[in-house]
Amino acid sequence: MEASCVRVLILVACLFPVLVESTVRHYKFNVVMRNTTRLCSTKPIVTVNGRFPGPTLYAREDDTVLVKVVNHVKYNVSIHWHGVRQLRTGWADGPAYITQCPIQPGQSYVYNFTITGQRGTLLWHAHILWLRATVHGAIVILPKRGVPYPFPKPNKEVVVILAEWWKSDTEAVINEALKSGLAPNVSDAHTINGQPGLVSSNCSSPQGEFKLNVENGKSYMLRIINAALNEELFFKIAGHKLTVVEVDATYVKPFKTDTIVIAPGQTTNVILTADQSSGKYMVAASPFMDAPIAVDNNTATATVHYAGTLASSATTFATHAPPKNATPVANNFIDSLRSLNSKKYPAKVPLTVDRSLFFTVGLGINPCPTCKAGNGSRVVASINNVTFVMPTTALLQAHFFKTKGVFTTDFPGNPPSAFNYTGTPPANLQTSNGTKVYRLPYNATVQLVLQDTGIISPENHPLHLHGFNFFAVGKGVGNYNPKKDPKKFNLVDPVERNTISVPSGGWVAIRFLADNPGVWFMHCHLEVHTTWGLKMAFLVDNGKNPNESLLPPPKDLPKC
Ligand SMILES: *[C@@H]1O[C@H](CO)[C@@H](O)[C@H](O)[C@H]1NC(C)=O
Ligand SMILES: *[C@@H]1O[C@H](CO)[C@@H](O)[C@H](O)[C@H]1NC(C)=O
Ligand SMILES: *[C@@H]1O[C@H](CO)[C@@H](O)[C@H](O)[C@H]1NC(C)=O
Ligand SMILES: *[C@@H]1O[C@H](CO)[C@@H](O)[C@H](O)[C@H]1NC(C)=O
Ligand SMILES: *[C@@H]1O[C@H](CO)[C@@H](O)[C@H](O)[C@H]1NC(C)=O
Ligand SMILES: *[C@@H]1O[C@H](CO)[C@@H](O)[C@H](O)[C@H]1NC(C)=O
Ligand SMILES: *[C@@H]1O[C@H](CO)[C@@H](O)[C@H](O)[C@H]1NC(C)=O
Ligand SMILES: *[C@@H]1O[C@H](CO)[C@@H](O)[C@H](O)[C@H]1NC(C)=O
Ligand SMILES: *[C@@H]1O[C@H](CO)[C@@H](O)[C@H](O)[C@H]1NC(C)=O
Ligand SMILES: *[C@@H]1O[C@H](CO)[C@@H](O)[C@H](O)[C@H]1NC(C)=O
Ligand SMILES: *[C@@H]1O[C@H](CO)[C@@H](O)[C@H](O)[C@H]1NC(C)=O
Ligand SMILES: *[C@@H]1O[C@H](CO)[C@@H](O)[C@H](O)[C@H]1NC(C)=O
Ligand SMILES: [Cu+2]
Repeated sequence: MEASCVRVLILVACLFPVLVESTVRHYKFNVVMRNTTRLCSTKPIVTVNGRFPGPTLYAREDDTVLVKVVNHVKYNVSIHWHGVRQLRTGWADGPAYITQCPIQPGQSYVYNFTITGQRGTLLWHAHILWLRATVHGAIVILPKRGVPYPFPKPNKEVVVILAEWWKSDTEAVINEALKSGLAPNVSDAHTINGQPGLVSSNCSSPQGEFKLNVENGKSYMLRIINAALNEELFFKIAGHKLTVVEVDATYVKPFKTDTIVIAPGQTTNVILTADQSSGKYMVAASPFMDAPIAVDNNTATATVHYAGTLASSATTFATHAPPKNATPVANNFIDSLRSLNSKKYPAKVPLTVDRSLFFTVGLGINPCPTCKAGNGSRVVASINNVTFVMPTTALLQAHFFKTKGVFTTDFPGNPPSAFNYTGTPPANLQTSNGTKVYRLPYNATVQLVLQDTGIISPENHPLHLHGFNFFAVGKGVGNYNPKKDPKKFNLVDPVERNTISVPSGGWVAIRFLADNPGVWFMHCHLEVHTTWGLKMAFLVDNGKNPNESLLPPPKDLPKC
């Protein structure tokens, strides 16, 4: 019998399963330590249910998901359901000190949310400290029962999670960096489903490698997730093209590519057709960095293994990772993304703009008398020159209970001073700071231009907006030109997503409808930049009707 029937207990529903509209799915996430060996060294890591990567959360569009998170570790914990809209349920969004106080050691919290109008792949991850290095997993949202994919149904579906591995404890890595004022150590390897593959190391024993078994003539949907902390990645498979069908849980017009580029927090579904007759084919995940910034330049590998190929005898068809600064390869992929924009899945791009915002994103340098290695300075990051200061109580609670003194609503809609953002930086690289939010009326249409700055160095920043999907209507190099550039915007079928790369030394323009009341974090998804302060929040007012208001907080909401 269908699980939904057991739960719903309505005879009619069991006889006619199509009528079962939604299900409640229960999950239990025990946050526990586990010793794990990679690159010949063993360290304890924080995990969910002892698994790395963590368990996949399956749901169907319209389902309600209840995840009981129990904290058995010494760290404060919170979990974010990255890309889930959380309509009116900001309490379940997860970023610590933004929508909730953390779940303290020994405590638990039930995340309660309903999946509305979304289907595809997303990810969940810890949203506090650097715990998401190992506390992450896939969210698979199936279409409503009986609703097909808008592309031929693959024979099989496989989750492919890309990540970064440090031999050291990741909390020690970021704490050391904060003390010095300088950038943290890069990772020691990338991983594909937890395994680095053929990474060069001094290990006497070979590294583990993820193996995807395929059969000639069959098709496989790879649900690719970038769960890395600090690196955008290229992903490719020797001898095979990939057909891209969805990103960030929205369908796109299918297109074929050799290489995908994927930023931390992004997801990409591709169809792999096993059109070779036999053999072993290398899968490669390698960094994309087109600025003079240190990255982990190791390539993680996995293998596509055709049925009937002997594990011992066959040689692997190799592939070369693109050079790390292969901007044209990245642009070729990004510029091919278009919303499906069909009758059933229209692209609801806001055609008028109530609020037009311009945010600079980049780095800065502030005094730090205790930072010896940084010679009395430390690297910071900001949006519109504001380095975000984390509050000690959650913004959403402060908003709901009208607690004064936690945040101010004066986040600037434009940079405080104009300069050549991608040219010679100003002489003074210092930033201001504060816990500032930008307030929006319910249902406002927002256009937001995100402009990279060349302060310290231009760099690609993957910005993630909580609570909304947005449309990527424009993109360019250099300084955004408000007179000329909007004329080239795509308002017909721009890609819809929740995380977007602001190109190195360039800009992107996004549009969204502020139809979700609450407090919504927006930040760079390179964890090092978030730590340095490249973050802010939008406060969206309640609408007029009761169904357009933030729900009251659940009883077990953690306290600070
Ligand atoms: C990890 O290994 C160390 C050393 O063997 C041991 O003391 C510790 O209890 C282990 N931790 C876990 C979580 O298994
Ligand atoms: C989950 O939230 C809904 C309201 O959105 C509420 O009706 C339901 O009782 C909650 N479930 C639990 C287990 O708290
Ligand atoms: C960071 O790298 C430096 C240089 O390799 C090393 O000395 C230091 O121990 C590393 N820090 C951590 C926390 O691993
Ligand atoms: C291997 O060991 C040598 C000598 O200790 C060292 O120089 C090199 O960096 C190591 N390589 C890796 C990949 O760890
Ligand atoms: C990778 O980075 C290391 C350290 O920064 C450097 O020594 C090495 O040459 C780089 N390798 C490649 C292939 O770029
Ligand atoms: C700090 O100053 C010393 C001596 O002038 C210099 O060698 C070093 O590169 C400086 N470090 C940084 C991070 O600027
Ligand atoms: C900004 O600086 C860049 C690089 O130096 C230069 O090419 C560009 O012309 C400058 N733009 C403006 C508006 O001054
Ligand atoms: C940023 O703010 C700081 C502190 O107020 C100021 O000194 C600096 O000039 C500002 N920088 C820019 C680019 O606006
Ligand atoms: C914020 O800026 C003020 C004024 O420059 C400074 O005194 C304070 O230390 C800063 N706070 C943080 C958390 O950076
Ligand atoms: C919100 O905006 C959308 C799109 O502009 C519109 O269809 C909808 O009716 C609006 N809802 C309210 C409550 O204003
Ligand atoms: C809320 O209810 C009103 C009146 O029934 C309806 O017009 C509006 O579209 C609803 N808003 C949402 C967000 O569902
Ligand atoms: C955990 O969170 C609580 C509530 O914000 C805070 O008081 C406490 O200091 C935090 N613990 C650690 C180890 O940071
Ligand atoms: Cu960034």
